[in-house]
Amino acid sequence: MKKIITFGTFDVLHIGHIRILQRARALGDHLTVGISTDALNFSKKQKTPIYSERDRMEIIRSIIGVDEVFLEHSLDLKGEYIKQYQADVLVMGDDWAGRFDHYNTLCEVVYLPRTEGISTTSTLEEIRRY
Ligand code: C2G
Repeated sequence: MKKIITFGTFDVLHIGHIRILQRARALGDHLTVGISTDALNFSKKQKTPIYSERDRMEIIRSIIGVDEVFLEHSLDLKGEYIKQYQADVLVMGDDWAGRFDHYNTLCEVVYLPRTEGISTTSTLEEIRRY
């Protein structure tokens, strides 16, 4: 069985998130998703996500093709998570291209093209203007 792992915040879920999860899953037989904690987001952006980590986990867990979810507490623990979840492939969007290449000693590293024209930030801006 080929196991895939991917990571993200997945706040205010949109079509870009769904597509990357589906394309990641299509690369193997099992998809594990690490959901960034509220604290990890705060440390990166000085903001907590709109949806709590508990809700974001529940939302992602309910998507067809997602087999397993867990909380990602630190960006630097990816190697540990890859080993813990026995991943054969790490998938990330190409906004992260090159950033995780050093994990190729543990598993294959694949960057998939992002969906153009949509992001959580742009969605929130549109909602504000609505
Ligand atoms: N994504 C995409 N197309 C978009 C927006 C996002 O393909 N239009 C992808 C991103 O490339 C990422 C995933 O969806 O692979 C989740 O995106 P974010 O929620 O923005 O996650 P991010 O904050 O980039 O991840 O270890 C990484 C961290 O968990 C943070």
